[in-house]
Amino acid sequence: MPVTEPVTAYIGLGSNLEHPEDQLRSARKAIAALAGLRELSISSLYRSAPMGPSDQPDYVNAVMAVSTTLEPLQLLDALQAIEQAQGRVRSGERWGPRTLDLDLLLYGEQNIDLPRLNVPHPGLAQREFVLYPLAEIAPPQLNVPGHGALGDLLKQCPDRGIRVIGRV
Ligand code: ROI
Repeated sequence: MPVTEPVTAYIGLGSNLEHPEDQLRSARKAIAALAGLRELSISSLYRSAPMGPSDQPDYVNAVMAVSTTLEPLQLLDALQAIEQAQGRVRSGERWGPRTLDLDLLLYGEQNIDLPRLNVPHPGLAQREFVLYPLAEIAPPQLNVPGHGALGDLLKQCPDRGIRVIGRV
C-alpha cells in the first residue's frame, strides 16, 4: 500500500463578524477533527484594524500548523466546507467583512499556482495579521517559497497596531 508522507501546512484563520473569537474557536475544532489531518499548534488570537475598506469591524486572526496527508485541493475543499458551515456568505464585495476566512498559507515548501489556489498565499509576506501569528508558532528560518525566511519578512513588516487578545 502506498504511504503518503505527511506535510506540514499552515492555515490562516480570520473573522470580523458574529463573535469573531467564537468563530475561530469553532473553526479550530472543525479543522482538528478532519480526517487525514492532525493539529500541531495554534497561535494566540490577534486583533488588528481591517486591511481594505475601513468601514468594517476590526479582525481577529490566528494561524494553525497541521500535519496532513490531504492533497492541497482536498484541504482547500475541506476548509471551504467549514467556512460555509459557519455561515460564510460571499457578498461579492472585495475585501468586505466576513464571518470566517480560512486560508491555506503554506503547504510544505510547495509553490502551487492553480485557478482556485495559490500557495504561498498571496499577501502572506506583507500582512502583519498573518506574519505575527505565524512567527509565534513557526521558526524564523521557516522558508516561505519565493520570499525567503519568515524572520526576515517579519523584520520588514511594520507593526500597524496588531495586538494579542487571548488564546483560541
Ligand atoms: N484585515 C485584517 N486585519 N485581517 C484579515 O484577516 C483580513 N482579511 C481580509 C481583508 C478584507 C483583506 N482584510 C483583513 O480578507
